[in-house]
Amino acid sequence: MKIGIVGATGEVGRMMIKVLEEYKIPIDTLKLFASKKSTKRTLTFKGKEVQVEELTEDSVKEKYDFLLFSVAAQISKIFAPIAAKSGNVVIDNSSAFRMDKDIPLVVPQINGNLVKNYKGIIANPNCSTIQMVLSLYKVHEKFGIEEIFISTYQAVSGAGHKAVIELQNQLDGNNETKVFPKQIAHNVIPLIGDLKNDNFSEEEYKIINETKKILNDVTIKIYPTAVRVPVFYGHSEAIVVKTSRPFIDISKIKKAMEESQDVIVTEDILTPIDAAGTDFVFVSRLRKIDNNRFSFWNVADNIRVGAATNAVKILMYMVGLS
Ligand code: 11C
Repeated sequence: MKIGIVGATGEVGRMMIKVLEEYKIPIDTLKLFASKKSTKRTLTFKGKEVQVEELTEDSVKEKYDFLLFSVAAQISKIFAPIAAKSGNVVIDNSSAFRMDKDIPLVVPQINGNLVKNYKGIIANPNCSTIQMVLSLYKVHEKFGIEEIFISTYQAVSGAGHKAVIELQNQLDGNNETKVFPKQIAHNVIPLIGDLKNDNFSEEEYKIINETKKILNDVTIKIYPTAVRVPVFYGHSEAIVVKTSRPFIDISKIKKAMEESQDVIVTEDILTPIDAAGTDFVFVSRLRKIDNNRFSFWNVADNIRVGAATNAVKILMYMVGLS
């Protein structure tokens, strides 16, 4: 296969290269693209150095089997349609097209059927949404989810490589803030993305709208609070769910969650450090509130499960490798 990665030098782009290698995707040609200032770099794929090239219109007009994009939404909006118009399949990790009614928003284990024989742009969901729906889609199938209350504890890497550097610098005593609106070291910030007029944040709207689209159910009520915490990798989520049908015994919820191959339900106390570097969503502290309500702690590697691995799994689904 010929694959191109657009935004190859970022947190997610570099992880896409690693995950493609780990999953042994049969790639003959890998092309890496980034902004002009990154073009002096090379990145390693299967033991070989690959030169990073400048992203131009011509670079995405070439024929690829897949183009994986992980750039800012405004860059995706320019280049992804050009690539798609040239006949390419684009898996786009930005928020640019997620809520476009003609663009599939895909977690392949849940709604991969939408991209069978598909050409054009496919949207990769937001990281905090992916790990939540992976734990809950089987529960929704079996018991019908009515309401989700979710508080997130999101790692700085979700905001990109500069954010990782900012936390490290602040931990080293340089308290300059550029990426985050407040100091993040030794602190928590109850705002991710811009704040809307109604006081919900952009991240909270992503969780609400993307969950409904992926689970194909606009009736689910979702009440999120998205919070940034001084963790490098791994998003955590405290989630309370109300189902329409009684589950009675919490073991039924555990069983439903475990029907997803990507979810591990455990009695251990799982933290972002335990989840980082893996492709599993870990559910712990699962507990019954009443016959229709339960609560749990949900952790996953935001760069892998929440971005790069999901993109690669879409590709694998489309070529019949999963
Ligand atoms: C964060 N979830 O952790 C956000 C990243 O894919 O829409 C949001 C970027 C995206 O900061």
